Amino acid sequence: MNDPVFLQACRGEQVSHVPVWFMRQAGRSLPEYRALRGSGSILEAISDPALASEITLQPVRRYGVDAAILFSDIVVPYHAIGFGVDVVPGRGPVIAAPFQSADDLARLRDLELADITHVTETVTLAVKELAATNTPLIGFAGAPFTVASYLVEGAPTRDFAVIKSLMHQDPVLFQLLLDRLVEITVTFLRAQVAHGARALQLFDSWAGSLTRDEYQRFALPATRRVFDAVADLGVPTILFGVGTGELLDLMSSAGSTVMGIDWHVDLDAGRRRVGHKPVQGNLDPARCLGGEALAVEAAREVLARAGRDAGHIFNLGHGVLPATDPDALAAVVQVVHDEGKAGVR
Ligand code: 1CP
Repeated sequence: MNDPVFLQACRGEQVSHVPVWFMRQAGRSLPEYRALRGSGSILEAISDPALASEITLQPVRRYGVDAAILFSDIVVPYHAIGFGVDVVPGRGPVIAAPFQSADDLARLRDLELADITHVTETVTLAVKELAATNTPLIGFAGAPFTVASYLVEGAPTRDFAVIKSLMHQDPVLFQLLLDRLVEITVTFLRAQVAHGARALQLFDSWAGSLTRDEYQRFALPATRRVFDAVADLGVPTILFGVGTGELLDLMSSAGSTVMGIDWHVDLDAGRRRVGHKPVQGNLDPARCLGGEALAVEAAREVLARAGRDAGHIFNLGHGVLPATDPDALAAVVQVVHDEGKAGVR
């Protein structure tokens, strides 16, 4: 069977059409997701492989996207080692006792495969189902800095005040924290590939809160170590963050195959900033809120910016907003497949 177009595009190869998937495609914008999930913490849904696999497949069935993303969350490995994480509906990850001192390093023990059998079973189930359409599954993890922001702040934050204080007041401890997170992240990613994930995305969603100096000193070396430690697996890797326009050149040096570009940066400018490696993005999720026609118009703008160079994976510039009408995303998939001809000569 041919290599899926998504994987070809990740490697910068010529493709028959531009592949498309959506960050947060498996989630709250889908009525079938809400019907299955009910209320309760997302961690409960993730702990049930049959349910999590079904949720992973829902957007593939509905939209015909070119890749599935595992239904999981960036805090799952930390929940699995008992760090005391919950994901509160409508809010996000909350930590009962945030990381504060060297004593807390002991709470970040190595991740064992036995801790995440629910995740690897979900991967196995989803991959089996996806084989019929040769649709690749993307595994993922949070990048060390973004995960640290939750573990240290204890909850979603806008100013990153606590983590920046730790970073600058005790850089040695902060580095030790990142070292632990690198280890856990690598184990988590490798386990997903071992069970059939064919690409990996590292979400450094909040890297854009850092200055270039901070990124270079803390986030970049940790991110690079993660990519180095999965390089032998031979699967494409994607690095993504929000508000990272000023960091894209640095992020691009971390070693991913593909760079995610958020919607703040025009895709053509983003491509130049990442040294013309394959790019993923970057439709503003808010432009999908006004119905099909407006979403299609906005998608065409992104396709025009992408030009016809190979190595474009169409995506949003961040996750699907919960209020998005699924028909608008379906229309985006159609226009990308019909009109996106990157790499065709
Ligand atoms: O109960 C629910 O349905 C709550 C919403 C929700 C969902 C659907 C959360 C809580 N996590 C998820 C699943 C999830 N998380 C996926 C599923 C696969 C898909 O993309 O379809 C993925 C990839 C994530 C990754 C994730 N979690 C990131 C990185 C991506 C991004 O959006 O930047 C981050 C930052 C998180 C933390 C998180 N988990 C949940 C929320 C609401 C948040 C963000 C909170 C914040 O603003 O800080």
